[in-house]
Amino acid sequence: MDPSTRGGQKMMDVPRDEHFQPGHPACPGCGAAPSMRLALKALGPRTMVVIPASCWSIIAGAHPFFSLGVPLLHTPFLSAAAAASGLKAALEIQGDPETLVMAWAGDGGTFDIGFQGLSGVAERRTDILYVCYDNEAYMNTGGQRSSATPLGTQTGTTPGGKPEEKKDLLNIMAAHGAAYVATATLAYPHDLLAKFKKARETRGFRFIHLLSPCPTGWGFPEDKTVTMARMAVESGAYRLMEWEGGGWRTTHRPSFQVKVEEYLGAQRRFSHLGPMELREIAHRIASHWEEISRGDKG
Ligand SMILES: Cc1ncc(C[n+]2csc(CCOP(=O)(O)OP(=O)(O)O)c2C)c(N)n1
Ligand SMILES: [Mg+2]
Repeated sequence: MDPSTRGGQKMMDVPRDEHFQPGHPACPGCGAAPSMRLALKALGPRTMVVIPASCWSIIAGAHPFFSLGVPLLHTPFLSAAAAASGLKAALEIQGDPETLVMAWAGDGGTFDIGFQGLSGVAERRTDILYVCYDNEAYMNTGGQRSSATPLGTQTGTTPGGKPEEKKDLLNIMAAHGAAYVATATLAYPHDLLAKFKKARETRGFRFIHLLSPCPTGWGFPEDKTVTMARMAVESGAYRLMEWEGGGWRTTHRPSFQVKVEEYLGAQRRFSHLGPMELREIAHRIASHWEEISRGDKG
């Protein structure tokens, strides 16, 4: 099934309610902005958002010019999970079990600097939703590498290409005993909406990882954000999947009609790589898929 039209649904079936307003200061073509728009459509107005230092600190705006139509708490870089946990405790004291607390953090704020707080809430099974919008570097400060930056990527701090692979945070979250873990991206909006709805209905600790293409940092034309996300999925470089305990389930099998080399070749951040290095990355991705196919609950 094609999750961009999951269950035969078309774009027109996306909920009309808006909790994210136009006029915000995201870069043109930012993937993280429409991702929030879709997420809030699925979660609804009884949601509180916690945002650590990141591009989204800017996109959300300063009082009184918030772009969000739901309550928002800005936090320091490393404390989104702890602040979300505190908000949840306060809501419980007030007798409000319904309002969902969503931490919304970048990859630097999740994979690196916010990781100890994230591990703490996951291990304590805190009843929050933690979302990492992953643009694969510290973009708000000009594009330095994070542990979510993929192998070979050129960034401000890896001018010759990153020598390490992306940290496997998804399995780390699953190993914490999270109630729900999923990946999604804006090119497959119905898949994304279904996962946020499932996260809304699940109790306990939930984690959603969003691939958020960034034209500024990745180096592709700003009208190609959705295309880039689709190429990531259809080449197998990014996997749409979910975990509800016991194993991963792939929610969309890629066509593999797009080659990994094509996906990488469309971005300036990989332009220093030669055909051999591109093939090596493609080969590693193909072996990941073989591994997944063996364990997939499908
Ligand atoms: C303790 C601390 N160190 C560094 C910074 C500077 N800083 C602000 S946003 C940011 C990058 C955040 O990267 P990421 O979490 O990936 O979000 P993105 O900017 O990519 O949206 C950095 C380094 C800070 N605010 N606080
Ligand atoms: Mg980032």
